[in-house]
Amino acid sequence: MRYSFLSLLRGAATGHAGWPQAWRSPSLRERYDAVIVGGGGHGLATAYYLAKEHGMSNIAVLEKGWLGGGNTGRNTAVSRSNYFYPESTRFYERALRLYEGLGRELNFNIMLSQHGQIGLACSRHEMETFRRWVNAIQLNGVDSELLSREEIAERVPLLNMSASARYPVYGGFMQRRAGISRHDAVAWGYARAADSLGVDLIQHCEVTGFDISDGRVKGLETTRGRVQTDKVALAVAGHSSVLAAKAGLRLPIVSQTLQAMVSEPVKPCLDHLVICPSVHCYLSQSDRGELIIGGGTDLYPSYSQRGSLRGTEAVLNAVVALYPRLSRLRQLRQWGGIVDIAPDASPIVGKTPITGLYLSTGWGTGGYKAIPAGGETLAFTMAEDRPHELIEPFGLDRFAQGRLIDEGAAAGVAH
Ligand code: FAD
Ligand code: PYC
Repeated sequence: MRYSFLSLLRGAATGHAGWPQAWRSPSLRERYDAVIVGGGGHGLATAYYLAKEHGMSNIAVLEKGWLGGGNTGRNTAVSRSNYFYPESTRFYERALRLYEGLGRELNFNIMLSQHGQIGLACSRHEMETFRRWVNAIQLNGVDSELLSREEIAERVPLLNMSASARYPVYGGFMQRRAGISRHDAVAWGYARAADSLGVDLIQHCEVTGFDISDGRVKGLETTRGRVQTDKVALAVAGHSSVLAAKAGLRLPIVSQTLQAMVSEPVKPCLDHLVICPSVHCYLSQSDRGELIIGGGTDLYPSYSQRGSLRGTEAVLNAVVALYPRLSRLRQLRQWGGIVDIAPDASPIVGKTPITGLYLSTGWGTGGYKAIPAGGETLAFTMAEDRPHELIEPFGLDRFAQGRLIDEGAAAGVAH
């Protein structure tokens, strides 16, 4: 759907009367060629690429709430590809490349702003680790550079650079192509594009059980009735282990709350996304002027979408210590999402021991940046019933085989 400037103006004047709906509200059919459970970014992107790249259009996305209402609409929208292990780099670099063209692909402005990510080293030891990290990232063919203390001071004037600072800055590293985008737009863009290719997006439809016989998926039970299908993908983030258990699968996943918050809007004061791994605190500024603030997970399993006050306090204490000039800034909103974390903090994507059942989980605190490549590769895997080469290393079987991809340390925050 394309809107001219004039039609936008008319819409603004008339309260958008007469605007068509961005996607249909179909009823659940009796049978689909594939069903994706979870209408977050991963589920929607998978449906879009199944329809677009693999010619499958008899597909449904079943969402228990509303599209994008899970972690996809609750994250801080950071995209980057500076991972440590080659398997991760290949995958996340593909995702970043897809993000770079996503607005055009979906004809939806995702407001990608590649203003660069800076990581702060707060000790000599951390600076040494960063040096090795930057080398590894460069060897993987991804842009990354070491920054001196002086370069950081110049790029982030808000930082407390005094010698007596609680978190002294020794230097850091940067990925210039990293950035943030508009998470709702990513969900809505994929949703609208998938719908236009014939995909049924069914909201307020919870999957409650599975019909599995002879080790094969035959269908699903939902709050809107039964549906037959022989291909099902679970893309339900924080509820992965609960739902997979209903199919008889035990996943090595822990669910925890990750919270974030935004301040009142202020004039532009921060040009980059800045992460301080040693205190689990990160900060960026949105185009609206709000400072987007986040940190580590609440350190206990939980299915709460709020987060603890202790977690909020810890992050805000770190913000004030690192950026004392923000101490009088008012907080506008705080929220949480339920993240699904694997023991090696890497995703679990691909086939399962049950024929026709596929997984997209373990995205933890970092799966927003993965959405386009996660959808593209899972769609391939479902259509061909063999893992796409980019996700082959991230299969569930790696835990039995001891092939962990331990990105826990390299991810920088929250793991
Ligand atoms: P979701 O978007 O959570 O979608 C899953 C959907 O499944 C939900 O809508 C849910 O309602 C639905 N569902 C669950 N159970 C059922 C069922 N039984 N039947 C039907 N539907 C069901 N990642 C980054 O890369 N960068 C960041 O800056 C970043 N910041 C984050 C900040 C916060 C506060 C949080 C919480 C997460 C952050 N993440 C970030 C992680 C990222 O948000 C997730 O990894 C990603 O959104 C996962 O997408 P998804 O589509 O798998 O899950
Ligand atoms: O994965 O880069 C990330 C991230 C930043 C904040 C939360 N996750």
